[in-house]
Amino acid sequence: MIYCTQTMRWFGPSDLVSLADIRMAGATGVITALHHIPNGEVWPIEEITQRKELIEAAGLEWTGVESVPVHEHIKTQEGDYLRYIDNYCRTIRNLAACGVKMVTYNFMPVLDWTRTNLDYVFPDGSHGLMFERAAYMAFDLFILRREGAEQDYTQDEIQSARDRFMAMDEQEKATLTRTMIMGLPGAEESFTLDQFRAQLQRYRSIDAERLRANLVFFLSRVCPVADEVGVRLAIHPDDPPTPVFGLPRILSSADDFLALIQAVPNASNGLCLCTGSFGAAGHNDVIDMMQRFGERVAFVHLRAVTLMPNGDFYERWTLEGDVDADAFLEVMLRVEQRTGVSIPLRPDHGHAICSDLGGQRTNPGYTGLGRLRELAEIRGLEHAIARRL
Ligand code: CS2
Ligand code: MN
Repeated sequence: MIYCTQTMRWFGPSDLVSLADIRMAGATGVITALHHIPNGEVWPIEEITQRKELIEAAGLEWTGVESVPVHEHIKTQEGDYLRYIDNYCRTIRNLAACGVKMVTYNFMPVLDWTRTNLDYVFPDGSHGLMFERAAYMAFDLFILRREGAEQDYTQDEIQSARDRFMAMDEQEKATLTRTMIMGLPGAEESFTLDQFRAQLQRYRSIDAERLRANLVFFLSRVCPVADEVGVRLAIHPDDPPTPVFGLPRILSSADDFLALIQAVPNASNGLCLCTGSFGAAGHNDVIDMMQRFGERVAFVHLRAVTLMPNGDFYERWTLEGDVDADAFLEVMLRVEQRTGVSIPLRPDHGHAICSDLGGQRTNPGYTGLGRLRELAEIRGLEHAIARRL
């Protein structure tokens, strides 16, 4: 029986969740990145080796990288982008030389993921992440005051955003601003309001078609190298899979990924199937995606969301969200038996629970105990499914 490779993300030596914690949680692999290396620069073999030794000394394996960030200039094809693509290829070669064979990345302009509340209190007392559309629109229209933003919303939406904004005190506005643009753990960058406006300007002439062409250009250079050295690339979907701040979106659905593999058929061109990101749009069926794209799924993020009719969504426990985790894992296990390949999987985010809630807080979503609970539930489910298969 081929099982999933159970992993947890680790932000490196300064992460409050230690490698020992990760091992005791039941993971066998670690997903990490050299966050201290500036975007666009080559990851040197020595640094990769050092990180690898640290992980192995803790009794774990370095299963994959999340992320080797794609420099913004590659996305817009400005400035030194050809050199950055070349550097990306060199990083892939160096990782492969050290035995690290899976690389996650995303092609979202400017921001990685977007939430309006990182500390939402759920009925069970745990804290987690959520996206409230009215708060997002209030930020866009009345705090950021993005040029042309009104055109993206209906009259009713603008009214609900105005009501939401009027009800906020100064502290809530400041927290919301920080939450939206000051950088999240997955993101490598953080901005002030003015810097953020300037970043958005860079994309004024870039529509989805153009961004897609730039992604295809990037992959047509990187995939041959990845094929050659046996690295699987895993593109992370847009989070949320709907337009934000007027920025183009190109990986929000199964059709988007299908178009991508048609344009770049190389075997290394793979998907990070993040059930929470895709799941935040009603039209996505992640079980069907696992079925259809099986061979191309290089990495899985399990996370549940509950989506509301007005576009709000809440991050939930994996067993309690909109996606049937049992059915998803069963399809995944069947794919693994068919292909003979164990797919790395990690709980994407966990709530803050128990001692996560006191003292120093981890990166939002990357709690110790909350993710331990997620991983334990996922492993239990996997074992039960494996027995019945
Ligand atoms: C992650 C993303 O925390 C998360 O939601 O799944 O930040 C992910 O690491 C990146 O988008 C991948 O490049
Ligand atoms: Mn994810």
